Amino acid sequence: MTIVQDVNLLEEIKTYANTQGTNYPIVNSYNEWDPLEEVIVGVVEGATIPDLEVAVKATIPEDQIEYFQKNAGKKFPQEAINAAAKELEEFVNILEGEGITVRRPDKINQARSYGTQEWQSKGGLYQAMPRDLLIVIGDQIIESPLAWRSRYFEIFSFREMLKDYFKKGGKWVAAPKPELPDHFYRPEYVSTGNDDEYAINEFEPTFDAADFIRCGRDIFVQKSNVTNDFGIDWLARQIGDKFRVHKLKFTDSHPMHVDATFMPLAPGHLLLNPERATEIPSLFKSWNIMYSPKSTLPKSHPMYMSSSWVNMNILMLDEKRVVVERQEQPLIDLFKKNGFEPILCDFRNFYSFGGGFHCATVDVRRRGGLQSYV
Ligand code: DAV
Repeated sequence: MTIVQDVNLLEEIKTYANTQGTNYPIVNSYNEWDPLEEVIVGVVEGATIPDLEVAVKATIPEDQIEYFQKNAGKKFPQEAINAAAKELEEFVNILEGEGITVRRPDKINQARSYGTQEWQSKGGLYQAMPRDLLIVIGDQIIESPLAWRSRYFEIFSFREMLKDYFKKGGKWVAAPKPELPDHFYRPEYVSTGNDDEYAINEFEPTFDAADFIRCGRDIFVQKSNVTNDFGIDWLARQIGDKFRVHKLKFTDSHPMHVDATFMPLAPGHLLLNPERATEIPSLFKSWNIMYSPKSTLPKSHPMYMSSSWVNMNILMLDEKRVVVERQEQPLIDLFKKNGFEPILCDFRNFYSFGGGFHCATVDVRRRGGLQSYV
C-alpha cells in the first residue's frame, strides 16, 4: 500500500483554532475520534436484495451472486432483518447510555421498482449504512453520488434530519446526481487485486463516503468499484484547501469502502487489515500500528454483501472508548493491550448486511476542531 497521489497539496497549515470549550456548529466532525456528541444510526427494516448490477457483482462475495441474481427486488429473509434490527437497538441504547444523541432515518419500503429515462431498478437496498451516503468534513454534511442504481434514492430517508440540520445552521451539500448510464460500468473488468482498474470508469464523479477516512486536515481515500478519481477530485475541491486528500492503494480484489481495511483510531494509533495493508502508509510510519485479528465469525454465518473483515469496522466514542462486537475476543484483547476501553455490543447479525459499527453510523458532531495529526 502506498500513497499514489496527493490531491490539493498546499503549503503546510498546522493547527487551526481549536474550539474546545466553546459552542460547536450542529454539524462538526473532523476526525474519527474526538468526543462523540451526535450520531446517525441506520435502520435495516425493509432491506431488499439489489439487482446484480456490474458494480454490485464486483463487490459482493462470489457465493452470493446466484442468490442476488434469483432474488433481486425481494426482501432479505425476515428473520435475518429482525435479528440485525435487534442488534441495532442494542447499539443505540449503548450510545444513548453514553450520553450521545442518536438520530435514525425513516423506514421506507425498498421493495418497489423505480428508474430514470435510461434504466430501471427492481428495487432499492436499505437505509442501514449511512456511512456510505453522508460524510461530515468540518462543518459540512455532504451527500455522496453513489454508483449503485439500487441506492439512487436511499438518501431520501435521511432528508428530514438533513433539513433539520440545515435549519439549525448546518451546511448541507449534495454532490452532483450521477446519471449512471450503461457505459459508466465495465462488465468486462476482472480484478487482479493489485491494479488500478475498477468496475466503473471516469464518465462522471461517483463515490461512497465510506471510501474516505478523516484525520483532521488529512483525508484518506481509496479508489474502488464505487469511487473514481472524478468523485475524489469533486470532494477535494468541495472541502477546499484547509484539507489535503491522499489516495491510498491496498491489495484488495473487491474494493468498496476503506473502513474494513484502514482505521485510524486516535492520534498515534492505526488499525490495519493485515491481508490488504501490505505496507504502512508513509505518513503513519511513526504511529503505533495494530493489525486486526481475523473475525471469530463462523464460516457458516451468512454474509450477503461483504467479507468478515467488518470486525475491524469499529466506532470510536472518543480517543479511548471503542465499540466492538461482543464475540471478537482477539480484537477486544488487542484494544485492551493498547490502552483502549472496549464497549461490547452484539453485531454479528448486522454484519450479514455488509457492515460494522462504522458503516452503520455517521458522526454528525464531535467535540473538537481542525488539527494536523500526521
Ligand atoms: O469486505 O471489506 C466492507 C464494507 C464496509 N461497508 C469488506 C467490505
